[in-house]
Amino acid sequence: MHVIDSHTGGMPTRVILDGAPDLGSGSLAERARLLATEHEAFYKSVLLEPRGQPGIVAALLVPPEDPSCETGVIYFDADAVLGMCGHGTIGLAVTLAHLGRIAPGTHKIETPAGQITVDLLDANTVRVTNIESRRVKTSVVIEVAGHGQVKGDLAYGGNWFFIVDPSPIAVEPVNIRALTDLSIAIREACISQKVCGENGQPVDHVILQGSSPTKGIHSRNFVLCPDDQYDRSPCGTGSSARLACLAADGVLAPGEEITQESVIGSSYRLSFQAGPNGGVIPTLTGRAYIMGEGKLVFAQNDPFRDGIFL
Ligand code: PYC
Repeated sequence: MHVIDSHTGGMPTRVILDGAPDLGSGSLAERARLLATEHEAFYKSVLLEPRGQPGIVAALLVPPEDPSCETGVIYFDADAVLGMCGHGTIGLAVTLAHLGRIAPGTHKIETPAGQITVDLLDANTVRVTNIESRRVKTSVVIEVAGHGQVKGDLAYGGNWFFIVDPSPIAVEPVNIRALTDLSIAIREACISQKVCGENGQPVDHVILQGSSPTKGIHSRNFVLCPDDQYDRSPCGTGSSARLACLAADGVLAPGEEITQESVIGSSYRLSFQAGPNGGVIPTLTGRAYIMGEGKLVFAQNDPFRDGIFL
């Protein structure tokens, strides 16, 4: 299995070029469902330690349904198949450029959440125009074990987010363990208290919003991913969901640009246009860097060939 590893604002992406199971030729959403339900051991084995590293997201390249798209892609972390992934898309575009498959300019990409576009601005800088994102519920109060009542918004940006603004714990690197524990408790509370998407989709990510000490930065976020790792980048789908909330609150105008920082200080430039269905079409610009190219080996006699799965 040939892979190329990159990182976007510190968050790793592993693009899988070959060697994955055949997922057929259905819609990307159907192929993502097959990956999640019938190939769990495979997708975990690509990312779990010792082959993978904490937080890494894979981008499995698949043929697109629409031939005008550069590629189809299914993203997953060590715990779940994702609808979309913003940092992964930036990493994917830089990887495709590294392979000589795309040149600077605009390219369409198919994901399970829908078609998106990437503008490759230079070898490392990518602007992603995401699927329409929306706030679904506002000021939802949940009871969180050990923390009491927490209020937040439910929003969709390609994945499902519960967004707490402001975070009850300062969004600082020194608090990453406490922010992780609180976010896991919030996600569990959302699931048990049936705070979910219109069709019962579970909250799979949690955002805790804070402020940045740096002049010119709009805000800083902490984002919990399904594998209980925090996003080292400002999270593309999370930033999209957050843009939908800022737009719904009338505090950010279409076309106005802000810079959003992650808990480790990497940043995206963000803006939106009004979407056709009452939501927003988010645009996020960030940078990714290639870190390695390799061939994954799954030796039959390796007791941990499927990863450390406790
Ligand atoms: O950037 O959208 C994102 C993302 C989702 C999970 C990790 N990163």
